[in-house]
Amino acid sequence: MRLLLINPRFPESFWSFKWAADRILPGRQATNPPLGLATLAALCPADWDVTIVDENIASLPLAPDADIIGIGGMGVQFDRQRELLAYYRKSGYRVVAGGSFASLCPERYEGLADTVIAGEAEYVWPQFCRDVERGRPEPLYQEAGVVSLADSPVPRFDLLDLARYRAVSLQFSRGCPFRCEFCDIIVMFGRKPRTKSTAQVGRELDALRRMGVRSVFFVDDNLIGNKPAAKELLRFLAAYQREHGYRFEFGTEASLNLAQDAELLELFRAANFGWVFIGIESPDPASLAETLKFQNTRQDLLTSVRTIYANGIDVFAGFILGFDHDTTESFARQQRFITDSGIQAAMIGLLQATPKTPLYERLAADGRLNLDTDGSDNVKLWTNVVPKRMSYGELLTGYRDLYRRLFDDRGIAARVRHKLRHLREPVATQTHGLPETLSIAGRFIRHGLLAGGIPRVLRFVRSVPWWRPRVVPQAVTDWIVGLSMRDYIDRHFEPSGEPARRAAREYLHRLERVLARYRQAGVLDISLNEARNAAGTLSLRLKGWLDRGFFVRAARQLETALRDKRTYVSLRVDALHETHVRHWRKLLRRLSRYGDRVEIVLSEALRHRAGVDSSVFTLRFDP
Ligand code: B12
Ligand code: SF4
Repeated sequence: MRLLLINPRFPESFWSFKWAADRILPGRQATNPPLGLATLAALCPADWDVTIVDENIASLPLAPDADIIGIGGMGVQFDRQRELLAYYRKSGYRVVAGGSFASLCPERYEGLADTVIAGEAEYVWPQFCRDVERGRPEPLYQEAGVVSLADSPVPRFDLLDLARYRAVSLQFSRGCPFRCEFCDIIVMFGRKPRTKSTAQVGRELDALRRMGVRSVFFVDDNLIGNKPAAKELLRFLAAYQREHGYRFEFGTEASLNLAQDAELLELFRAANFGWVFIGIESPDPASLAETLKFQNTRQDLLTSVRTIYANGIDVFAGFILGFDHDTTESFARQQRFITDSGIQAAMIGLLQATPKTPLYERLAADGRLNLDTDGSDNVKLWTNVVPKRMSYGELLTGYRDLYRRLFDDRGIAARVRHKLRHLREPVATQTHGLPETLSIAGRFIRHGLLAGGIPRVLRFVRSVPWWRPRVVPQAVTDWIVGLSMRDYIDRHFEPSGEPARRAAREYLHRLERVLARYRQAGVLDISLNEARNAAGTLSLRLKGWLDRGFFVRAARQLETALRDKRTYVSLRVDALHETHVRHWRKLLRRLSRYGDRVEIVLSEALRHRAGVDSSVFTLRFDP
């Protein structure tokens, strides 16, 4: 049986760190590989021929050599997952949906796939494979019991192009003992953490070591959910690291009570954990109590963060605005805390109610859910929660302004200083070789520092404790993180759509002027769709015979428009003559730098000829 597994393209988010990926770390296109798919591949019968395509780093095959196509994804990928399911199903393939969102909301997939796999796949996927081989697959396989992670195989890392990711995922446990009201983890994985054995983890690390991996992300919901098991793992990891010359730098997710266990922290350090992601959520104890996050109220938050720094471990953190106790004062309070704590990767989100969570049920009962918006991504400028002590407009404006204040050069520099005052030197964190380190430094100076002019250079110089050379790389990393998040804010958190819309209308008029004769000949439509985003989308529809001159002029005009980071472009291609394919490809090459803001819609006849890389552009199929 030939199986193709697809991880659909993510919409861009803070997590994409796009500026860093484009400017500083070219080649490392995505954050982490799709571990769920690699695990699924390992659960297939030995004689199945499995391929994985991650659309975030590679183009989709439009007519793959496959009998079954499995498409995964989390809530933010649902739109793309649905498009791909429809496309491949219509093309005659058997399609299967799975992943985080299908696990949480299988009912949303009704009619979209031939089979839906809901929940952890270790037991139900092999059952599906057997049924397919017998020719009798069911429409839904739902895991209703408890999966033992002893039965989770070593993922097929060999099917992933690991060099293209910034860190490789590995999982030790599932589940978390806490009960934060907004959390869907405990709905999906339960409150009793389940773990793999250290021998299993060792086998996975051996495989990654053989493949040259250095940076590993333990994608556990809470690595310290079961503290005795976590300590056993950490002791094992420390010994593994010593044996292999501190080969890996680790990172993970954990709850803040990590800071209250000195032994645990010492073990994290000994195992060379360079960073940990923590859900801090709010510096306001009332908001923490409201959301049942009592584990964050037991010790002063700032003291906790600094205790972690004191062990040489960096802190990334999630923050939430929009709790019922939050008022318009909360923005300044969050700003003070984030600045004082020095947390650079501050993922601030609006409170979102994810379906099936206690928060969702409570707000639904109170009639405080806005069902027009979707609650799958909490760092976008919308939420499905109707706030209690401020208006929706105040929440959005306060949120956007908070991000802007935190990520100006002054804010970035202040956090670097505050963190490095407390951060102890790491055990050993060199994950890049010398040539790569030098090239990163060169690119950072050119695209990061010099691009911001003398004031930024001075701020950078003053933010770095040059007398502690071993923490200087951390300062550079924090500036890269800060500038990357700032770039996202500049492009996505436009205060008012009006200036962007005016600019888009200007680009539209210019396009209409320059390409007038093609419009008159009836082979081209040009329009501006103002409903799709803050600036609107410039849309071109190519309908007939177009010459080389068209492609050259269109490329020039579209490039000018796309240099303005607020502009989006949609190219719909109904016709493309054989002789013009190379001009079309040249146009694509020129626009590829801005590919994340360019959508290409192809008619069926052109799909193969047009050669569109779907990891660069958003590729859509004309129904
Ligand atoms: C690593 C991770 C990330 C990585 C990227 C991962 C990647 N490349 O796919 C990063 C850090 C980038 C990330 C970002 C985000 N994430 Co995330 N992430 C995770 C995390 C911690 C681990 C995922 C993982 O690898 N698990 C290990 C594998 C083995 O398990 P699995 O994925 O559950 O897969 C099993 C089954 O689902 C099944 N399966 C998986 N895929 C498929 C496919 C098919 C076809 C089939 C049949 C079965 C199947 O088989 C596997 C074995 O049992 C999960 C939490 C979790 N426990 O899953 C959250 C999680 C997936 N993320 C989540 C969210 C909300 C986000 C963000 C939106 C957060 C934000 N607000 O910014 C962003 C998205 C950003 C964006 N727009 O790009 C939610 C998703 C909620 C949902 N139900 O959809 C989760 C569940 C965490 C949570 N509750 O908050 N994330
Ligand atoms: S600590 Fe994190 S994973 Fe655990 S319940 Fe709270 S939000 Fe969910």
